[in-house]
Amino acid sequence: MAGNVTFTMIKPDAVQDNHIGGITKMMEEAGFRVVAMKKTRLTEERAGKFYEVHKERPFYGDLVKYMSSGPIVAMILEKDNAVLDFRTLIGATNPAQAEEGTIRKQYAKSVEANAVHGSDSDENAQIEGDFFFSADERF
Ligand code: DAT
Ligand code: MG
Repeated sequence: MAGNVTFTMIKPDAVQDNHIGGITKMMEEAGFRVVAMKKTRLTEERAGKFYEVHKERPFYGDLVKYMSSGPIVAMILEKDNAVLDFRTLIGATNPAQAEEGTIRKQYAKSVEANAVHGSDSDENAQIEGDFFFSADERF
């Protein structure tokens, strides 16, 4: 059965450019409810840990530097079929391939600075939410 939560981050460029509200509005209008939300900044070490699955990829070093370059907004979101529906809402990793109406089409600047993260499975949604939030920060 598909889970009902996913995890997202609004990435450093989008936070820097004052798009927290615009991006969160798109999430809420698509039916997602904010369960937990915080503005924080990843150290390089924590960004490296979050993206550890990509550590053999050529872009890993740049990704870690970028994700720790400024504050991010971390969120747990709730909706039926949350993981898959959220991946549809954010669009393709490369904004050049993202469809109209997606968050990345509207806000992403490049493959790296692509505005938002979205979990790719129910299991990772749990792991990633636990990376940022304790039980008493979820409502
Ligand atoms: P997604 O964020 O769509 O799940 P992913 O998990 O494949 O994409 O990669 C994680 C992040 O790494 C992605 O949001 C941006 C960066 N990235 C992926 N592919 C890249 C590439 N070819 N060049 C530079 N950065 C890349
Ligand atoms: Mg991914």
